[in-house]
Amino acid sequence: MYFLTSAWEAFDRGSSNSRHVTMASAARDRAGGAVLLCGTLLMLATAPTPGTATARRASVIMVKSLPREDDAPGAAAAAKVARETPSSLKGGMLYPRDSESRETKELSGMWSFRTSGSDQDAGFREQWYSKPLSQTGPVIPMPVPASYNDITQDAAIRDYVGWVWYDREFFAPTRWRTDDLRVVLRFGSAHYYTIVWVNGQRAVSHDGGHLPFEADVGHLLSDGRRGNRVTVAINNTLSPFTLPTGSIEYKNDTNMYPPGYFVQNLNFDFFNYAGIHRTVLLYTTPATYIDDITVVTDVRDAVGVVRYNLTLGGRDLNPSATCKVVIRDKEGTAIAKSAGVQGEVKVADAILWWPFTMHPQPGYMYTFEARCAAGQEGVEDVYRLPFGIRTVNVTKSEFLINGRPFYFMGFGKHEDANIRGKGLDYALIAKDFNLIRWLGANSFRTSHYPYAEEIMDQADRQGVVVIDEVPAVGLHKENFAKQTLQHHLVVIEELIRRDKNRPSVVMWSIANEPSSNLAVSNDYFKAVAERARSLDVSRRPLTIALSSAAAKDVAHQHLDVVMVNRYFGWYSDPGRAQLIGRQLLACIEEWRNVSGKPVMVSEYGADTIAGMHMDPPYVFTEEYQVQLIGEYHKAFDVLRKKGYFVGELIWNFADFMTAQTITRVVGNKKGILTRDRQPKASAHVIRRRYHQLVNSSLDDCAIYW
Ligand code: GCB
Repeated sequence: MYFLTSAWEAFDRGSSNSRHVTMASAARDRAGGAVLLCGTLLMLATAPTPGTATARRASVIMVKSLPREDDAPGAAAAAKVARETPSSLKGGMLYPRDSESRETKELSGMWSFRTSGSDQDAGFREQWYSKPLSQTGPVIPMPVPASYNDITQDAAIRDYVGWVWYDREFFAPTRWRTDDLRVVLRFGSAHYYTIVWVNGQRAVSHDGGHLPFEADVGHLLSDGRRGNRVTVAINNTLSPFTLPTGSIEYKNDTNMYPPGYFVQNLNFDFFNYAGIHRTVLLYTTPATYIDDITVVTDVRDAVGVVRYNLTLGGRDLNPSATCKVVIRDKEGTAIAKSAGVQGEVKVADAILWWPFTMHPQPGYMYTFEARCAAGQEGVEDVYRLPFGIRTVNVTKSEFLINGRPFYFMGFGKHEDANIRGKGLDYALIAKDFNLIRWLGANSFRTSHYPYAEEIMDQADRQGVVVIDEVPAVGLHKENFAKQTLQHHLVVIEELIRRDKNRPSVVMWSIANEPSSNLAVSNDYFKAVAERARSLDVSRRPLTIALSSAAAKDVAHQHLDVVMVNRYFGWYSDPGRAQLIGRQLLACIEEWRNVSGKPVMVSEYGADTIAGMHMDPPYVFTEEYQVQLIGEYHKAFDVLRKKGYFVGELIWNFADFMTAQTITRVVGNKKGILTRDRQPKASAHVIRRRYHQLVNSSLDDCAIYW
């Protein structure tokens, strides 16, 4: 097993100008002649396009194989890794918003694009970032945001593994240079490892998809008459130490494969879409600015208690900076005030944030308006943060929102659609939330990675509850290494930094289906859970979507809620729906007995080809999906009476793309909706159930029409 490598080391020797340098990238800078990708040491090699006969001999230097036993963190080692990976993020990650002191400028649209072909080093060797990409080779138009995989007719681009390059030009208003402003370039996400240059100068690099990163770039902008250029190199390679995990496997049998042939193995069941997936934008703040806001809410006798903390950034910070805080209701009326960088504000007769199935006025959002004149010159920065007032608590048996039991009814989803892959698409977001409401679902899990902030905004505003998951999918023996743990700790910090103020987020899911039966995973998850608890001031509960046998599991002891993924009647005893009730009841009872915690089912389902019918039901038909779901629902109703069962999330909201395998028919078909969001028969069954669970007096006709 070898890892895909690349040579941009000469370039990478330079030190970074960015304020927001992560530990990993700092380590990379120090590494000099090598690249650390999430702790994986990668060195010179060419990376031929997999599967092509033109793949040339790879000059692979294997620098690190799978972790040795002593790489696996035991208790002391895991604690040491956690100590050595201190809070590494510099700066907040407030979503860019216009205000009287801030401007935003989106860089969405058509960018120039090309892959590195079979010469991974070319872009670094030839410094493609030093001039327009179109001057160093052929380019094609590529939309941003979007995955690049399904945009062209070229399978080599769809299946590309390695470095791809993007660039585009833009003008910045002259005042952005002449006024005393901070100009920031921000990526909502790019998959997976990204390096960004502005006008040929390195601006920032980032490990990992799914989460935002940014850098001050004001000093890199040209004068107003000349345009500016942003160049981005992205590598989608996944290793045992990335999240999600994967591995590069070289196939050395030359009777079977051309020299240098390799494949990217994935430890997960969705297509490894890559590219610039979310909005790229520039935004300005005053030179001294509001860097971060943390809002934690409580409710005492109908009074909303809002504790807040403001972090200020920039040069010339005035230690006696003044900050004013105003809480505004939905109509914009000021209803409470405070002053200072931290404090507590009371909101009388607070309108609480409720899930949409629990209240006629769901998703009520206030605005936290902060004004800080923090610089010596007294220029005021203004930031308006939407937030909701609500509480979340977990008892031995219940999940409580605002003190009332909440039962999760929803699904696991994916960011996935045809053509755009995982690219942000407002039309799709609106459609999905309309479907969520139509289905009567009150929640979803961001399986298996953090979703776009624009999706989370809708969850907040529409009162849809979210279990927010990190991209820790596919953690098996070889992945419980200190490099992975280090990265996991950073990723959990990035996620909590981004989503900590969102009322819709009621729980953090710190992994999906890890091999949590292995002793080694105990210390690993202890370290991750401790880190998450120390970072989230509001102490949201923690969970993992578990798939190991309850009796052998070692991770649940670090969690507050047990989520269980089970496929009775599908991966075991396929077509034998009559066994589901017995098997599920035994399984969930065992989890409860072992853990003593609230339990929910986070995945169940069956692949179903829309339009395929058979009676009696047969696997892959719509009839079988309906039958299987019905058996689960009967068992859920039994479990609900036991008092500790807190939710059911079907797998999956919609069909989604996967890697090409013989167990997937153009993707995973467990959706209750097709990939283009049309209902299968099962969607109507789910819809009837979810609506009736909330309002048992609704008859079928009322639900259907
Ligand atoms: C699982 C995984 C999910 C898969 C699903 C399936 O347990 O968590 O990522 O897509 O099973 O359909 O096999």
